[in-house]
Amino acid sequence: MLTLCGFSASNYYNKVKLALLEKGLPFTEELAWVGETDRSASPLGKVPYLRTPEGPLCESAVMADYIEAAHPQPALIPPNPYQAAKVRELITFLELHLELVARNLYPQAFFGGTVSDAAKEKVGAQLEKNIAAFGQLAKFSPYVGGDTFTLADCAAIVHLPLVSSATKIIYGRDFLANLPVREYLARMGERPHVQRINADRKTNTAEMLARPPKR
Ligand SMILES: N[C@@H](CCC(=O)N[C@@H](CS)C(=O)NCC(=O)O)C(=O)O
Repeated sequence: MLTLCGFSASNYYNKVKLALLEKGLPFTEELAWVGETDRSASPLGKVPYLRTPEGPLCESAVMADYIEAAHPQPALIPPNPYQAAKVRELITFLELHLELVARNLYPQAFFGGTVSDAAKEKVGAQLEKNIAAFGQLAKFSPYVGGDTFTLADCAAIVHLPLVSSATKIIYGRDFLANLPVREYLARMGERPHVQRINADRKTNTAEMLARPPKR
């Protein structure tokens, strides 16, 4: 049995949870807020981490690869090596070039903090460039990589809404508005497992915001 540890407001947690759900694998969830994680499983204190029968794993990309290798069907990575690489290319763009850059905005966008004007300018320019490049790779027809639901969709479904919201809040404009992201997310939102992810995220976000501030 696999145990996914972390919390359902986390986009990286939800990427792995969605992969487990789409594969139809049995798993349990163990709630671990940031600051309350098992450092022997996740030495950087990040979520998610996964308890497997062979031991723990951290880093969501590693977990997703492990899950795919241990339980190949239904496939979330195509068997063809080039097609598999194209899926991983999309995930790299989504995480390294979009989400991680937009993450610099989250303190002000979502958590009541502030981001300097210089940082906003730098992040805004990086996001414009990176989103245009991502737009060249993404297909949204109907899935982010083309005609098959893959791990890239598990990533896109959880990361793209954050990039949209953060840019809307900070710059007054959704930087993803020129791509068919809204339609794509609405389409993906019809999937039962995506509905579960979104419902759990809402409940858990309310719990997270109601927690007493850390001293
Ligand atoms: N590269 C990591 C990123 C995970 C990540 O940043 N998780 C956030 C929550 S969404 C976290 O744990 N933040 C706390 C921290 O970085 O200390 C992964 O793919 O698992």
